[in-house]
Amino acid sequence: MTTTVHGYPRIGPNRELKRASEAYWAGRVPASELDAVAARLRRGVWETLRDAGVAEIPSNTFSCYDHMLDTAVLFDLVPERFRTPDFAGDDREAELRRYFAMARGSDDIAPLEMTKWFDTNYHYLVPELSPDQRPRLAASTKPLSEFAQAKGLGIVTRPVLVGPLTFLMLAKPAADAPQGWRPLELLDDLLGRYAELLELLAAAGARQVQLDEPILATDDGRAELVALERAYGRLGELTNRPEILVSTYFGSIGTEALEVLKRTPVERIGLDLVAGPESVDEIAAISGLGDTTLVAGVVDGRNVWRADLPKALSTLGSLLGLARGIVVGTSCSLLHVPIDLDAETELDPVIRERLAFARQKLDEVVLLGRALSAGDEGIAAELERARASAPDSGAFVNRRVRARLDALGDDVARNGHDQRGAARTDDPPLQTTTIGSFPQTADVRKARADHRAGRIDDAEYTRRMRAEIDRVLALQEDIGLDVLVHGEPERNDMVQYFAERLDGFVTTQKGWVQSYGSRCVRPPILYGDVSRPEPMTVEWITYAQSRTSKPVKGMLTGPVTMLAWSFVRDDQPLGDTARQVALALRDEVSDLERAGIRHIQVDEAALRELLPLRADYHADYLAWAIGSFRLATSGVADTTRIHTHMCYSEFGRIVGAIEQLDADVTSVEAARSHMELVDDLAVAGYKRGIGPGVYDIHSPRVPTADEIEAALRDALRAVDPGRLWVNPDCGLKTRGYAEVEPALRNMVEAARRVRADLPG
Ligand code: THG
Ligand code: ZN
Repeated sequence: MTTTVHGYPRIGPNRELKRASEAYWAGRVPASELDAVAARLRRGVWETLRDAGVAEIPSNTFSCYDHMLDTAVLFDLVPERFRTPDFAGDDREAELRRYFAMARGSDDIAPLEMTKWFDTNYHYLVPELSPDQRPRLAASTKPLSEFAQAKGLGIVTRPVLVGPLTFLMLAKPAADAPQGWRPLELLDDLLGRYAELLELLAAAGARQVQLDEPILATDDGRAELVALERAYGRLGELTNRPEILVSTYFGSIGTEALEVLKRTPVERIGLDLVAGPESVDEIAAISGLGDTTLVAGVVDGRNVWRADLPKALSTLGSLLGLARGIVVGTSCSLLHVPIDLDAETELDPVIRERLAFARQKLDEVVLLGRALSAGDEGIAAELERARASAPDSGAFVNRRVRARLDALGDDVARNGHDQRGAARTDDPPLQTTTIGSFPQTADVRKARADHRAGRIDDAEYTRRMRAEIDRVLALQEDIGLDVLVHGEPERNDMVQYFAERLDGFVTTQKGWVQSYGSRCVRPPILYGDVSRPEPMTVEWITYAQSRTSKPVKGMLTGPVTMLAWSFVRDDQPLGDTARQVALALRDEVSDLERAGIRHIQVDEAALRELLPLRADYHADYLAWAIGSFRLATSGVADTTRIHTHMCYSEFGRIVGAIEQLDADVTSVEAARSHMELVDDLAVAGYKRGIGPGVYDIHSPRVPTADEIEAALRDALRAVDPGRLWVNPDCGLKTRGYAEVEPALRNMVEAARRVRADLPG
């Protein structure tokens, strides 16, 4: 039986792509050097797949920054502002200059917007389309050149393209597009270009091509059945084309979309049987896929656990009569998992035995392929052995945590918000604060690295961190902020820091996963019951509070965000795991309160991003997400202010949830219009404190006091001054002091001016 994967990590085993692209951006190496590294990385991936025994090998899964950006460039769907003389010329330097300007902006041109790729932690660039744009195949086409590179190595690959529906539905109308116009209206035109490309690929020797349509796993995608039929009817009818695989992932696509694809002339359909196990029933419900071959995604491309091979085999077995053929595959691209478990030398062997990273998942796919082929004696025993050597998670139970959660039950809540308000009538209007982190200077990073490597001892480390806290506090007092923070110099990352201090998590040394462009994260692995052996933040925060008479805000990462940015166990519902994290945080919150901390922020940066792709599942998700936040935060007195922070501007779907979190103050990213956001919250009945980010920290630009003042006055039209907080729109970790200090001074000045005009 044949085998494949949808895609493979592209950053390289030692983040070679990150190093090469950052060197190129800094002007340290020429384009040719970046291209050479890229070619080596691609070759490495193809050879790894070939040597592992994967039968059908994808290409064009590499990208110098992002595959949606690649697709926009491939079809010349480049916004006008990037068509300036700066980027003219057919040479590679000019081409790359424009490509990276679209990704990262340039001195005077804003980049494409970046947003999350479905419900993963990968971020893509959002193409901007308008009705007068005419897609055309660019002069040099990446799918063709990468196919040719692999062919030159003796590997005939299956080029992977973002499918036309997914590409158009993830794009946004350009600012100048007429009201109500949708990018999907470009479909027919774009299909003509896909057709040309397919014919070129066939002429170059490609026998198959993969068109990725994950949009079909969303409600919006499922609704576009007419477009789906038109797209694949038309591409299917081409006479000189490779075989077409329409790949879907991140959920099931429903019987209607399956029926449509079954009717079109495409040869293969890829389904995610991990995120959408109901796909098996859907296939049966339409009496099988007829003449179409199924690429069965049974090995999880999103998580790091070893597959249950006997179970996967039985799923595959149950599908055998329901399609023309079965290809064993991963549920989605392996882009979302770390590359190689062998690079981890310090993992507890008991946990390591349960793990499979991208490289190990290839072996699982190949083994399943063998198992499904007739006549491979001994394979059943091999599969059973694989199962027996993976200990089950029963080994990681913490009875005490379970008993405490049972005793607490679901009924955790604070006193009503009104009653809490009555306990704190002394709050001034328009209090100023920051989100938590201050710029991480080279000295701070070095102190952390030196401590980790044992070059400085605990006492010296503490001394350096305290000196940094003192410095950050003095600066905030000088600027005149009301609620101070300690600046988080001791934290590498807001999730990793806590994962390192909680039982039930492990962290990796080299488990990097691409987040966007050259940026990567190392998600911790949550493998068992979670508990807190000792306080995690109390010493730093109480030290900071001891150094100032202003209130210092305690800073924690909420349960949903801890889960969203980790690899989590899949043997129990997410909600149960979230409650365990929440219980640990609840203890931390109590300890902070007992130590005299009166403002405690529990960040839920990822609340929106974990929202399921389909509305059917929203209520269930929001119930446990809100429940876990309340469990973490409801143990405090009426006088303690619970703050939270969220990192996105698109609130539509969750304003109600923000109200139910029952935090006293919510700070959020700067929406395009502050009024819009504040109005949304007012409509949802939000009655608590709100800190609509008054300036965008993602840009190095220093906002003027005038513009911040205008934003505040704008917000005051919908929210009364006692509830309005004044803060930047996110943490300051990635900025430099040269921008942060003047920006915060302007922010405090703006708040003063507005306060001075308040009645009374
Ligand atoms: N922490 C974690 N996950 C996240 C974010 C986070 N996911 C979503 C969002 N924030 C992603 N944003 C970023 C921003 C910056 C970086 C990564 C993701 C980044 N990474 C460093 C790099 O690639 O050079 C490495 C950081 C490190 O040394 O740990 O800059 O905030 N968990
Ligand atoms: Zn944020």
